[in-house]
Parts: sequence; structure tokens; C-alpha cells
Amino acid sequence: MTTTFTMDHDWLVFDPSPSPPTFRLPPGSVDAHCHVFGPGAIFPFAPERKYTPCDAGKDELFHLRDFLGVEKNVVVQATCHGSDNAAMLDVLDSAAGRARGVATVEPDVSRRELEEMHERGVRGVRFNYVRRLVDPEPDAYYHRIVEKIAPLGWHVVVYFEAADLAERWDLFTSLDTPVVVDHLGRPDVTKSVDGPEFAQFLRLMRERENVWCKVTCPERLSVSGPPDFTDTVPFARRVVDEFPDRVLWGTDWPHPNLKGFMPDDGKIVDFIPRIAPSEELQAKLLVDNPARLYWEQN
Ligand code: 0GY
Repeated sequence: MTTTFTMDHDWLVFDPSPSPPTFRLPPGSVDAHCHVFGPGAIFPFAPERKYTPCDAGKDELFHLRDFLGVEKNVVVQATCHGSDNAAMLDVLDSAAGRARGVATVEPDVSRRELEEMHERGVRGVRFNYVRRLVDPEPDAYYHRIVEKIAPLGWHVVVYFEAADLAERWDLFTSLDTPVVVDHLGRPDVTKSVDGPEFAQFLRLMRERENVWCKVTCPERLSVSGPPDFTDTVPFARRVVDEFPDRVLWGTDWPHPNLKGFMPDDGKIVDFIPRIAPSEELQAKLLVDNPARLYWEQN
């Protein structure tokens, strides 16, 4: 029996026809943060999900990839699919080596399941601490997963609100795998880039050379809003300037849970030179760094 899903009444659907970017992505560019949703009739959404999205499957993702001039994708398991990674894995199977994945797993995942995911292109797991998306677990839960994924050379992607960094500091700084922080650690961009909150995040990156950062989601973090997302620029610039070898970029397509407006993905690409102004920084951010983390290691 096929289950049908109705997206949330206030769900904003991705823009099906973005504008062509004027910034030309360098060859080999990677969209290192995107998702797929279903389609729900083929890959049902998880019963424990906290939102029901529109369908946004692999065909639309590959279309966007080619339209923007991206070469490869890193598909991050979305919380609406829980720990059923089938939709994400199906993208990897269909991408002819041009996609890697970040999975959600539970502590009882078997070595065999992990190895099969590795074969198909998974290179990391995501730990999500954002309470509107998941119910976070105690640190011991995540340690049990790390013990299992570290031998495969995988890394951990963490998603948290800036205010929650202190609570998970000991966990994050205890990990020896690479740790990739989503969306700049979600700073409150109405505060100063030189203030104590962002200083704590910068300290994490300074003290832990295994911590990476996605300089993503100006549209999600901005309070000043579209089209320029000006208030987010100093935060992203600071991280790109200080840690050019540990930053990643991505579209965050299909932009879950945005309220008020849906960004034009062509403009999201055009935003890149504002956070990485030189060709050298762009090459690291878009090509070299994701290649190292997702394609060259193993
Ligand atoms: C993102 C951000 C969000 C959602 C998810 O997996 C997810 O459901 O990541 C969000 O709502 O902030 O990275 O797309």
C-alpha cells in the first residue's frame, strides 16, 4: 500500500525555476549540503518526523546541480526521514560517483550496515541538536555511534543552535574524527561578530583542528533578509578568512522549514564571492576542501 503525505499547511516549496547564476562555479565544485525529501510515495517520511515537507526528489536535485554548474553533491539525511536512509542512498546509487552521503544512524547500527552504506558513498553521520527538528539524546548515545563509524574513516556533522554549543562542548571536543558544523553554528547575526557568542565558536575551531564549518544558509540566518543577507556576511567572512582549509559551501536545497520567502538558488550561488572573494579562497571552499573530506580519503 502506498502512503500519501500532505505537506504542512505553511510549507514553502523550493523555487522550481531559479535564475541562472552570474558567478561561474569553478570546475569540480561541490554542493556539500543539500537534502532530498521522498518522494513520499516511494520513500515514506518517518512517523517521528516534526515536519512534513513537499516532495523534492533526486530528479529535481540533479536538475538543479546541472543548472547551477555544480559537479557533485553531498546529500545530508533530513530529519523528516529519521534514520531510514533509503531516499538519500538512492541518490548516491543514481549519481555515478558524483554524490556522497551523510547518514542518520542509531547506536545499534551494525558494522555490516555501515559497510554497505560506505560502499554506496556515505562518509559521515549527522548529529542534530535542534529541538524543533529532533529530540536530542544524552552524550553517551552519540559516543556509541562514533565508536562504530570512526573505524570507517567517517566524520560527524553537527547541527546546533549557537546557544547550545556550551552544553555539547565536552562531547564535540572529545571527538577525534573530523567534526563538521552546519550553518556557521547558527550565530545570532544581530549580535556582534566580535561578541562572546561567536567567539566561543571561533575558539572551537582554533582549539580543535579537526573541526570544519559549513559557511551555508545566509537565507536561514539572516535577519536583514533578502536579497542581500548583508548581516550574515561578516560571520562567514571571518570563518573563511581564518580557516580557509576547513570550510565547505552548499545550497541547503530544498531549504526545509523556511518561513516568509524561498531563496532563488541562482542568487545563493551569486552570494559566494561575498564570503570568499578571491579565486584561491573559492577553489578551497568549493573544490579542494570537499574533495578532501568526501572523495579522496577512502
Ligand atoms: C537544514 C536545516 C534544517 C532542517 C534539517 O534535516 C533537517 O530537517 O536539516 C532546519 O530546519 O533548520 O540543514 O536543512
